[in-house]
Amino acid sequence: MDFRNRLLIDGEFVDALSGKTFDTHNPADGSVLATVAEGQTEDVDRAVASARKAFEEGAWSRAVPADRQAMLWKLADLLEQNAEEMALIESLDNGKPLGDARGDVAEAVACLRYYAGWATKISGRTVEMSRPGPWHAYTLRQPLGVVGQIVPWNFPLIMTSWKIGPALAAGNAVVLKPAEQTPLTALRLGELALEAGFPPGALNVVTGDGPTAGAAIAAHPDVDKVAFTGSTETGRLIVQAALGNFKKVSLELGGKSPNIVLADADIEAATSGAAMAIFSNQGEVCTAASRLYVERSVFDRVVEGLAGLAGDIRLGAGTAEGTQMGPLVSAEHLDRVSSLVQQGVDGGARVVTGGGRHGDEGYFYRPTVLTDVTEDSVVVQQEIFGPVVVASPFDAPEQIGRAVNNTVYGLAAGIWTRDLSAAHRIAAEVKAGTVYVNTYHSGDAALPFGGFKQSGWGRELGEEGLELYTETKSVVMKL
Ligand code: TXE
Repeated sequence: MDFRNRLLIDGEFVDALSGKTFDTHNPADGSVLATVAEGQTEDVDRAVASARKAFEEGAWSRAVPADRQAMLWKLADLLEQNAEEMALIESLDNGKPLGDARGDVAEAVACLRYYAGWATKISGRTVEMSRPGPWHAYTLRQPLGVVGQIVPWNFPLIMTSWKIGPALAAGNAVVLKPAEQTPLTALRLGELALEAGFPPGALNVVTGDGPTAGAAIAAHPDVDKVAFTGSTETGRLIVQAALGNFKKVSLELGGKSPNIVLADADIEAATSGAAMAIFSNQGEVCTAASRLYVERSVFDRVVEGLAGLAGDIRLGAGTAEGTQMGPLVSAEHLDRVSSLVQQGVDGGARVVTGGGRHGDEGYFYRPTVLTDVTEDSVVVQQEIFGPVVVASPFDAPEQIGRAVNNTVYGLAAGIWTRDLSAAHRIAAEVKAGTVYVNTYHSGDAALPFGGFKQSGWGRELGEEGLELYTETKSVVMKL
């Protein structure tokens, strides 16, 4: 297959100035998929300069909103027309099942269309002043300028669309850095953006490592804002780097989301929902429901059902027929997941099913259910980011909403019950940016998404997502 593998800077695909490259692997067998340009600080400088020019000279920022809308819509159309190729690239690079990758492409298309619509609907307001006048006071909502966006490897294309959609709709110029594990779909999307008519510099894509290219974006004095999705540790580094010029920062970080099953729930739906909530996308989902709390009277039934579903999941290469779960993204990540589970087991956790690597080729990990854990166990507190769920029984449904808040994270939560009052009470009590009731992982481009506590700063998607990419200016005129 022919992969785009060079940096997209100022409307051209170019090598890194240093000539350096890195390999991206197929996690199903460890083979090299493509050799990609490794952007360094000087390449980030070039990309930022190009974005600055596109912004200040107005090629993008002063394009009329209807033109920005049309171009974003065109990009969505092109993505849709090339959906099969995009899904295949994503599946090969990340490992996820091809069917899931097709769903990712559709979600990215929907997100770009959603924000295409917003390009023509961003507006300020007039404000009545209380001091003696007459006055004419109003607000303008304007783009921030040059925006750096750093995305992870679990949903490379979706995360890219969440980032570039609102930023470009609002008229910012973008320097995007995909994750080094999965750089390929972002580069192809950059090519489609050129085809859609985006002017040079509106969207630059710099592939490379986090501590070099990523850190250069976060620290760059001419970047006005950095948006990041990734680990909480790296989020901390981004904030520190951003302090240099006080660039605006938005963060979507880790999670350890609880899924709560009350005894009155539809137990079959709750059990299959709990399986989907942790095992989809290999568990490499920031909102993965990795802590399962089940009311004691139905605990054994749910755990047994969940373990059965886990054992039935067919693992294989993402592109192989019938695969339901692909490999983890990399050898390092497989080590990390294995080591966290081992620490949990050493601390007394019981493995109901799974608990180890699958096969010896590629980076597969078996869907895993753990019980007999204490609240301070590493597997209860730390994000594992793999197909691993810890299940605990509880006795007091009226206290469970607060009890599950016992982590540093607050991204999502699930509730399974037929009791409307309990659902609303718990939804209000859990500290989480998204709460699902009798469902899980059901998002929409129109629904704001983000985290409480150490799960992040700000809300992406929805109208709130635009706030991350606009400044509000007050204009006061004495008449
Ligand atoms: O993440 P990193 P990693 C969590 C998950 C996972 C763990 C480690 O628990 O096991 O993080 O994954 C770029 N300055 N999540 O190491 O490092 C990097 O190149 C600027 C949760 O892959 O956060 C990549 O593009 N950028 C998560 C992106 O940050 C830096 C998704 C994410 O990598 C950088 C991914 C630096 N100093 C991992 N260092 C979620 N919330 O969805 C790295 N990067």
